[in-house]
Amino acid sequence: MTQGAHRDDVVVIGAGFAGLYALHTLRGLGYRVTVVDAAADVGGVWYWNRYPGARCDVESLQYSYSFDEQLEQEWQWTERYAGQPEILRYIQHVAERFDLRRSIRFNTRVVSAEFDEVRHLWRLRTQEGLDLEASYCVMATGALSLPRLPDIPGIESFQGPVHHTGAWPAQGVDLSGLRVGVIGTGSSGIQVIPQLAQHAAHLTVFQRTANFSIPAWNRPLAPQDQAAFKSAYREHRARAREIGTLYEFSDKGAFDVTPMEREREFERRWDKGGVNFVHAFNDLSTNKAANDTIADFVRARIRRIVKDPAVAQSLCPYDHPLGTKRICVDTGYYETFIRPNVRLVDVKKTPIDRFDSSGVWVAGQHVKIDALVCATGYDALTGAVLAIDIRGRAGSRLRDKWAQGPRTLLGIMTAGFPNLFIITGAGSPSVLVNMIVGIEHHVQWITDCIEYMKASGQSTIEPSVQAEDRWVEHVNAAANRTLLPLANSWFLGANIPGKPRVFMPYAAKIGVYRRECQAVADKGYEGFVLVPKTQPLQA
Ligand code: NA7
Repeated sequence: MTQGAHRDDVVVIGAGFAGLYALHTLRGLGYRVTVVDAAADVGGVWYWNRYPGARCDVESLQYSYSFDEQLEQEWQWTERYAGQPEILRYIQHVAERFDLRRSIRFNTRVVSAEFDEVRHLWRLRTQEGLDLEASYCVMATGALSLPRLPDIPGIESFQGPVHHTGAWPAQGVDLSGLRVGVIGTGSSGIQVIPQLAQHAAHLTVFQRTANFSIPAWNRPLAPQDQAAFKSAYREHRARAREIGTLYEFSDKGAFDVTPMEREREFERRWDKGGVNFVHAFNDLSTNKAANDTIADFVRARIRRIVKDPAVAQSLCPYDHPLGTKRICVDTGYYETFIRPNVRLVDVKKTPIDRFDSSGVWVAGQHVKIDALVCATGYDALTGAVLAIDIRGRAGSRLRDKWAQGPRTLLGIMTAGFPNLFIITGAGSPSVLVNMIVGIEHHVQWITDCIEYMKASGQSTIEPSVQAEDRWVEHVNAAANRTLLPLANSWFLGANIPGKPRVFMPYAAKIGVYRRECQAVADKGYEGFVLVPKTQPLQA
């Protein structure tokens, strides 16, 4: 053993929803588990995303753990869509209820992880100089957890405060009375912009890509509605394991009905609010002409809300089909652009030239700002995994292996990196479904796998290269059956200059994917190479 290294059966990186459930499950089975997290407490993305307006776009009764019936009955959600403070309180409650914090090392950032081929274990090093060893390493690092600041010339010379929505100071930020600039109009931008506009003296929104956003119509949860949902929780959870989130799916195509019926259906769903809107017809994600009908509906709504034709035109998305970038859910987003203290700058038409100490130069004009908010997104799906220097067999680096895009089997493991599991990683449905449904499934699959390894006396498991290649092709084919690859989205790494363009999440229904994962396990982990305890690992 490395001098002074802490030895466990499993080390889990990340103390968000995934890491906490992995800890609870594996520790409950008697494994020695340590969780490490760079944050000062539990929560993962919900620890860091404290920007005003941060809210989940999956309804609170569904965006919660299903593994403990008492927990799901006793926790009372207050709103249809929970805000960040409430979700963080829920996660903290879970940590206390299941006594999880005693196995977590906070303020601890893993910088490297190396597989020891002789002893068949992972050796991890943290920024703080801590050494950890474990038979298994579980990456619960989150799909959207490595924030990305824009690389605009001169940004470092700007003298005012700069805050990324995904790394918002815990003590909050007072921007009242200031001239604020905000870059980014994805989900985070669309949530933070209406809030900033209420407090800032003036808000300039720098928009690169207009996005489709659907009203949330958030509201307090009526006690009787909550009780009714909870009385059928088992059926709801079972259905969610099939379809992800309990949306109202349609068995009709957009052209199976008359234009008037189609319009009425869009209106009905718009008035109900939320992501359910995009499931109005069953061909909206696969047929461009069908998609045009729903996109036209939203553009007409934008024009109805924003009377200034030039501003409305800039806010209307034309460069991607609806739903091919993550659909946004808002409270008063488009209405914000009616306010006299808000200005929209379309940086596709008038690009940002550079920053200086007091603001931004746009098309030769200086926009003075006191503070900058970057809602500029993340190095999605692979960023947080590759931020750690991971070395597998023969010292091979994961960064090199994935240089042309991530390669996994089932999105859970990657060849050449034995006993390394990834939760909701690239090659699994991940961000395309309710994350907690995906997380619970992966933790269960990984736990079953570790139990199988123990019971059958195996030392290491990793995908075969052939099975991995087949899975990567399968994931590509699934994406290509949809309109998803048509957008320059973070789903395919388009937001990061130089990142290979590979559609990363697996665009299948979670129920289909679960059955695929189960079939692999049922066949003794078909497609994986298992090495028994007595045998040295083959190169
Ligand atoms: P997103 O969805 O990646 O949005 C980032 C936004 O920032 C998007 O509008 C980008 O435009 C914009 N952006 C990024 N870099 C720049 C530069 N350099 N200049 C101008 N605009 C830029 O991140 P979010 O945090 O909003 O949402 C991520 C997920 O978190 C969300 O789906 C929820 O699941 C939670 P682009 O579209 O790339 O042209």
